Amino acid sequence: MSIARRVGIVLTVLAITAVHTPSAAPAPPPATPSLSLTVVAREFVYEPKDLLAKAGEVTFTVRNTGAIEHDFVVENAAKKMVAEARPFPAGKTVQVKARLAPGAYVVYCSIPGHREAGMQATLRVVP
Ligand SMILES: [Cu+2]
Repeated sequence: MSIARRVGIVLTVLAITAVHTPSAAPAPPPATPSLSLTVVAREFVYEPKDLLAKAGEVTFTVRNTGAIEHDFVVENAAKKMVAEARPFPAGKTVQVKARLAPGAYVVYCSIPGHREAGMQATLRVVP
């Protein structure tokens, strides 16, 4: 068997493997800490649900793509609220700024029942 033929077979096998790789979950974006995060809010999730920010003045751009109003609360590890967007209606986008130190935070919707239904995300802030 010629080298070219062998390479051809290997490439064919690789192509088949690629096609059959489970594709249900799209590849997550690279985890690069940022000072500017975009979050989608809808019933009853935030996307992405694991946020990564760079310490400093962080701006959250929160798009309500749902059908009802939502809000956006950032709480630190001591359960102290460090930033908040008041409830904003479906279709609206708000910006929330917070000066954040490195650490673990949680983001949630404080409208009754929403956090319990899944409107919560983790936020990791790194130096
Ligand atoms: Cu909500």
